[in-house]
Amino acid sequence: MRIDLISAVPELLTGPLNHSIIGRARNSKKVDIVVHDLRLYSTDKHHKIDDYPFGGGAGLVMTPQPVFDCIESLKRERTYDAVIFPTPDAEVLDQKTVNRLSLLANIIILCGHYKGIDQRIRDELVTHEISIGDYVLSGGELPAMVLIDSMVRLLPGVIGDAESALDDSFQDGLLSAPVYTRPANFRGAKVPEILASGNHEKIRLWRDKKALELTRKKRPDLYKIFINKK
Ligand code: 6GU
Repeated sequence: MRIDLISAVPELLTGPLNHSIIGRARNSKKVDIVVHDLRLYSTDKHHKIDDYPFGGGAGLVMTPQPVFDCIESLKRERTYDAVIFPTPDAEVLDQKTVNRLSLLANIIILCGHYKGIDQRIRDELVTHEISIGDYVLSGGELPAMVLIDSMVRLLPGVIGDAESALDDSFQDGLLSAPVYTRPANFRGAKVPEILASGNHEKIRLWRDKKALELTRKKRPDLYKIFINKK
């Protein structure tokens, strides 16, 4: 998978892109992530990328020229399966959508200001819009990182244990069972005995039961969907 990220604040992306799972996936060439500084595409002499909204109102709006030039120059190099715009006024991202997007070969993610980007960019260039939840963030950079992390962990070979991404919470529509490590007794709080029993079938059943219990308690909305699917 190749991801081209367009941002006016590329500094926001460098930490998350260069460490941990995403950093290692990049180093081992399991994903190719290229960051483009939107300001470098502005033909304005001050590298301006936003302007006052027509009709008035607060906040600046991202202007079409740098975005069109940047995306058009990328499209001359390769074809893209999606141009994704993170924005709070879109459908909320879920695991099913992440799974689907993670299968694409080349994608562009365009990070915008919260106050918006010129509608013509959305009409003519953007193919997918995603929100990461019903609250407002200042820009699309953090949501873009959320989307990238969620996709990259699913790419072949990125997570060591082949099962572990499929075992994630939400992959089966349920939250995951609690996990424990050593010591077996920490300040009097003990690890459930069954986990140390070595009986893998019983452990599997215990985890399934806990997953159901937890989901029913913490996410009754997901629990209802799960029960009705069975
Ligand atoms: Cl994708 N962008 C912004 N700016 N705020 C958000 C969001 C996206 N998703 C939730 N809040």
